[in-house]
Amino acid sequence: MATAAAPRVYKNFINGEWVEASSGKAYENRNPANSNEMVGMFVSSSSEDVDAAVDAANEAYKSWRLVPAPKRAEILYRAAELLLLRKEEFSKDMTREMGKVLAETRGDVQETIDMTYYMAGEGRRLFGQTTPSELPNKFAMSVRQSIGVCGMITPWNFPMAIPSWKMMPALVAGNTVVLKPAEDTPLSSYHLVQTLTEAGLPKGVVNLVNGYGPTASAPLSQHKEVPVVSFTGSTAVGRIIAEACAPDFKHVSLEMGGKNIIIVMDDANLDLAVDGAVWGGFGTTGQRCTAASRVAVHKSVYGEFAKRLVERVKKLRVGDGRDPDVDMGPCINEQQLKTVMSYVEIGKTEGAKLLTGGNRLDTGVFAKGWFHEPTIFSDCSAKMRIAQEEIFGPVVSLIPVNDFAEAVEVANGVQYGLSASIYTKDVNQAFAAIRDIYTGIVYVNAPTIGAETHLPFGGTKQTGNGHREAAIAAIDFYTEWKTLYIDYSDKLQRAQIDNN
Ligand code: UN1
Repeated sequence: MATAAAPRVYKNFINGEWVEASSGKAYENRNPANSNEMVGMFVSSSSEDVDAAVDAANEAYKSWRLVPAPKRAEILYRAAELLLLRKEEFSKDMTREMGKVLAETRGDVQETIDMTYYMAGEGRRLFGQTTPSELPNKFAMSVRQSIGVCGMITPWNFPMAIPSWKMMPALVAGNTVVLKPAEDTPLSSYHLVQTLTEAGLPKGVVNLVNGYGPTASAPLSQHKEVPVVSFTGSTAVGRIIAEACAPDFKHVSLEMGGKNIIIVMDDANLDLAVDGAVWGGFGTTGQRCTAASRVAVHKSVYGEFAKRLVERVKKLRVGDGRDPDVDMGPCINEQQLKTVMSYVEIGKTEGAKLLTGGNRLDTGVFAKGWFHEPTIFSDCSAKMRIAQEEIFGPVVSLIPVNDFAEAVEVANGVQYGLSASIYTKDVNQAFAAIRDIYTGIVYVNAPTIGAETHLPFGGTKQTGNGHREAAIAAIDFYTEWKTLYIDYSDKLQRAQIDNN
């Protein structure tokens, strides 16, 4: 009888070589839609591996920082070309390890391609400023300088796009990288790192360490030779990382939780708003930081909106994301599924009305996966836990509101501030919402998800710590300003004193 082939073991990438972890241990990466299906084994790293990766990145930094930025960018450009060729293969692998439907994993790889091309373009810009000096015969300007080794800790919901948001700006600016991807989705990072290497990235410029938070992310964020740390994940873990980085005053960028809202006003195109709520709430099984987990609806259209939304959501087909007929995949793992189930219980206990869903799916084709029905609660008060806390799953809370002012108050009445959206045809109301909602991203007549790579991404309050990813904002994070004064007067000129 033929025995199944042993699963492939994926290693760390340190100083241009694929190497075992020092622990000798490896963990299983399984398909969340079918736990019988092994994606691969991935080594489990500890501080020794992180040290080796940081050493390699530090050594490589000495020469990488001196490579002209347009040349660094050419490597990124080649990587984008290769990613484009491999888009379908990488998307299929991503659906296998992450579960989201193929259309969405294609979007994830496309977002990686977009970011890589965009940052390749930055290689011939990386603009600073020139400005007149207040003194004669004196020249003033500012230039960007690279910083050093950047530690990156990335989540499982955008397994390739989010690593690319961090790596591409860091690399084009002349930094080197140690990446610790989420343990649930390491194959997509393997593909990304392998592609960058094939595109010509010199050894040590990007290093990959697989494994878990406490054993691999913690030593990375605490490492004395890592002056820059970028993290996307939960607010609770972000706080631990910020505290670990504080004593050394590291640059830390944190992208954390969200409790994003769609506001539906009485003049909204209701069908459009329903489309937005379905996509924003249940796309990626609700597992986006930008997911629309709250919908505040004007009371005069509340009943009709809820009816149409439920009709649509009942038709969503749940299943294996590789099946083209499926709309919504599984939760990423058992723990996430249990979190979703516990919030469904919390919602019931709080007195919210369950309109549809509410159950785990675990029979027949669902038996080996972490599936949950798309779920809608109505008649939620804005203060209920299901309307306040990030669930990160397919659960949407409908909140009736009396008017625009109350909708804005509800929008702002949570600890997070990532994304918000308003559906209205009234331009005055739309602009007032843009002004008064305190989030990093506001959409008008579009759902809370769908950020593009050339605009800043991030949030206020407990969503972030003031930095932004993507766009030029990312270049700002991965560089330090160096201000230059060149005096060609051949005499001592004192600023603020000799300027009359
Ligand atoms: C996330 O929500 O975790 O804007 C990232 C979007 C995507 C990125 C989302 N482009 O929904």
